[in-house]
Amino acid sequence: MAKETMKTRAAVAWGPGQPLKMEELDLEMPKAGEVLVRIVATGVCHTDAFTLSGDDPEGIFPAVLGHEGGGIVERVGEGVTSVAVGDHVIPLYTAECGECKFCKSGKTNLCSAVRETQGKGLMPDGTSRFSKDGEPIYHYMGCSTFSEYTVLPEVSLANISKEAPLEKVCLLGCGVTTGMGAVTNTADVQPGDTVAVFGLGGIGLSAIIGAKMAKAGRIIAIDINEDKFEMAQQLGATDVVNPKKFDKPIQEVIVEMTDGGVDYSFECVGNVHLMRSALECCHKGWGESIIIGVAGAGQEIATRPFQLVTGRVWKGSAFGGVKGRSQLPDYVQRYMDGEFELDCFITHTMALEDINDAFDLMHAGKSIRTVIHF
Ligand code: NAD
Ligand code: AHE
Ligand code: ZN
Repeated sequence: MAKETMKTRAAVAWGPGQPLKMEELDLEMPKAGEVLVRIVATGVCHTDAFTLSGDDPEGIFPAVLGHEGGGIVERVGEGVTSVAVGDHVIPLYTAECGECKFCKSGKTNLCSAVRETQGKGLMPDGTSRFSKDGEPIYHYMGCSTFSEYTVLPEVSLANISKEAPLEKVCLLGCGVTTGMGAVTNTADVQPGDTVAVFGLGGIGLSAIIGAKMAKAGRIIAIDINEDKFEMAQQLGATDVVNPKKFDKPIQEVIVEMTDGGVDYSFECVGNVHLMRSALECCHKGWGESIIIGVAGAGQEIATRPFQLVTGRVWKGSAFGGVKGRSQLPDYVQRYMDGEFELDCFITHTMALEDINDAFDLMHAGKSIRTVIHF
C-alpha cells in the first residue's frame, strides 16, 4: 500500500555547523500509537545549537531540530487515546509511558519507552516520518519542532489547557520547566537556603525563578555577560557576579561571600570547568551541585574526590525532573494562574524562515529565548 504523506515546511539541519535550510519535506501520517501535531510556536534552546554544532554524540544529520514547542493535534494513529484532534499539546523529549521500569520506580522522570530510537533520530518502529526526495530526514529528541507539522509518539505529548497561549507556554517544553524543576524537584531548595546559579540564559534565569519561589535566602547569579544581570535581579537574584572580574577561581570568591559555601548550586552553561567550580563552591558537609548544562562529546568532569568525601554532592537534572504527561499540564496551569512569568524570557519572535538569526542572537548573547511563530 502506498504511504500516505503530506507536505511540511521545515528548517533542516543538513550537517554540523551549517545554517539551517528551509525545505518542503514529505511527512508520513502517524502510525499506531503516534500523533500528527501542527506546531504553532517553538522556542530555540541552546541544546539545538549544541547539536547543530556537531558536539552532540547523538547528533544525526540531516535532521529537523527543535524541542521546545507547542502545537495542536491534527490526526491520531490507531490506538491513541490520551489526545484527540484539536487538543493542545507540548512535545516531550522526556516521554512518560507510565509502564517502564523508570516510570514505575518513582525515582526519576526518565522513561525508557522510546528513548533508544529517539536517540537515533527515529520513531519507535525504527523509521523516520520525514523525508525529502525519498531519502530520510531524521527526527530530533523525539520532537522536531522546527517543522510546521511533526509526528510524535503518543507518550511524548503533554495534553495541556486549550486556554494557554501556545506561543508562550512552548517555553515550558524545555527551558523554563528545566530550570524551575531542577530547583524544586532535583535539589528541593528550602526557605532561607543560599543558592548559586551559573549561567543566566533561559535555564539559569528559570532556576532563579524556582529559587525565589522556594524562598531561598540568597540567590547568587553568575555570568560572564553582564547584560544578563538586570533580568536576573528582576527575577530575584540578590547578588550578581562576573567571574572575569576576579583573579582567583570563582569558587573561592563564592565560598568567601557565603561563609563557607552555598547550599545548592546549578550549572546552566555546559562547561565542564564551570561544573567543577559549581561543585566546589558548595558548603562542606551538605552542599549539592546540580548539573543542568550539556557538555560536548569527549568532555569529562573532574574534582578532587575529597570534595565529595567531605559531604558535597554532585547531581544532574534532565527536564527539571518533571514527568511530562502527568506534571507538565500543572506547570501550564500555574503559569495561567499568574504564579510566574514567561513574557520576560521572549526577547525575540520571528518566522521559521529567519531561524538562523535566532542562533546568531543566542551566540552573540543578545537573546534569552527567540520564539518562532509558524
Ligand atoms: P544560553 O546560551 O541561553 O545561556 C547560557 C548562559 O551561560 C549565557 O548567559 C552565557 O553568557 C553564560 N556563560 C557562558 N559561559 C560562561 C561561563 N564560563 N561562566 C558563566 N556564564 C557563562 O543557554 P540555555 O538555553 O540557558 O542552556 C544552558 C545549558 O543548559 C546548555 O548547555 C543547554 O544545552 C542545557 N540544557 C539542559 C537541559 C537539561 O534538561 N539538562 C535542558 C535545557 C538546556
Ligand atoms: N545527546 C547528548 C545529551 C543531551 C542531554 O543531556 N539532553 C538533556 C536535555 S537538553 C534539553 O535542552 C536530557 O534530558 N538528557 C537526558 C536524556 O535522556 O537525553 C549526549 O551527550 O549524548
Ligand atoms: Zn532545551
